Amino acid sequence: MKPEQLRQEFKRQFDYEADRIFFSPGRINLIGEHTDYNGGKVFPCAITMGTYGVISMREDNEIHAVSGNFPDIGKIVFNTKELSFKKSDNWANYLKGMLNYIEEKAGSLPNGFDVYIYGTIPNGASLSSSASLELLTGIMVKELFGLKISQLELVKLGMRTENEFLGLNSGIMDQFAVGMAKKDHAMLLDTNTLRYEQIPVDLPDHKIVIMNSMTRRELVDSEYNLRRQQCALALEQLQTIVDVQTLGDLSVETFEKYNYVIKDNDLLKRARHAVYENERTEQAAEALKAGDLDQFGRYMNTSHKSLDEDYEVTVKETDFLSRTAWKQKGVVGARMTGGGFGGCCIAIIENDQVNTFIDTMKDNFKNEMGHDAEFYIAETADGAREWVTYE
Ligand code: GAF
Repeated sequence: MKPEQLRQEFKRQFDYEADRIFFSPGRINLIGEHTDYNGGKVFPCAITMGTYGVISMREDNEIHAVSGNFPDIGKIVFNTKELSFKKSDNWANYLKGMLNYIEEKAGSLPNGFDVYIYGTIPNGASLSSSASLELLTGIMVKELFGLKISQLELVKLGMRTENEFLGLNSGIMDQFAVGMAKKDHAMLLDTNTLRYEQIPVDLPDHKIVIMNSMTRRELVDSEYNLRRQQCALALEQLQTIVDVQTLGDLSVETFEKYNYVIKDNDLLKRARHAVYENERTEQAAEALKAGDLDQFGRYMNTSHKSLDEDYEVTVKETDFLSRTAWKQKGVVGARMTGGGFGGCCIAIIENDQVNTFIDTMKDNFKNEMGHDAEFYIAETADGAREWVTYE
């Protein structure tokens, strides 16, 4: 997407030239899935697929918002003084949620604004299109009005928007990755302390390929919230005999010693995934730092199996993509990424095998699943900021 195109689109919508353009990335998670609301580690990086916003201040208190991704919905108009959730405001509820919490934190906005938004992340693909829009809103408003609010605070308000405004009890991984990422790096984030380390993802001989199953199950949010509840229940039972605050505090060894207190098999499986995935994430990051990509790939594969068998958030399409990828030449590892119940998998592949890999995977997927999957080469990106020149 070129800045001139975005500016032209803004002009077409609002009849004047816009001032400023912002970009907020999407994310892939290399490993560490469903650990963020369990006080565990995650290892995501931001990607150049993301959300652009062209914005200009208005003289009144109205907000006029248009999304190039929802042309049929047209312009959504609301007021900085009335920021409650309204179903009919559709995608703009992400904006409203952020603005609501930003006002709570940094005071009322002095004016409204006109904004044109365009996203390159496919919706429902588990690449964090929501967090991308939340952080885009945050950074645009912060810069436009010169608000005194840090990027980390915006990250936290993004999570509040999900949890309190939209009702998804997600952890902080997506907003953190989208807000704080550094190009060419993945962040090993401890979701207990919010301390993180940017680890170089330097893969001159490999590409990370995103495989979009083009599938999204119904009831994703309620299934997600249920997983979180099950982990909380398992933790409560463990706390009757071990002194821990989160599942992320438990080593695999301690978990194996005390997990007999969890009588329900589903709860046991959920907790087992959370504890093992947490340890695996730390070990995988160590392997990457040490340049042992093959070992990293093996951790990716094990992560997928655990998400399938213990956490039960994979679907036949994402299982097919990962499991078929494991058998292809030049593949180091593959796993589902994000919340699951459809969405995307990622695979790390040797450069000279990438084209053959994509062609083979496309054909196999279509034959087995009866519809197309999409494939994109992932490029890492910096966190949300004023215009950058990603194409
Ligand atoms: C979704 C959530 F938003 C994240 O917080 C995280 O839990 C992820 O699913 C699973 O790792 O993306």
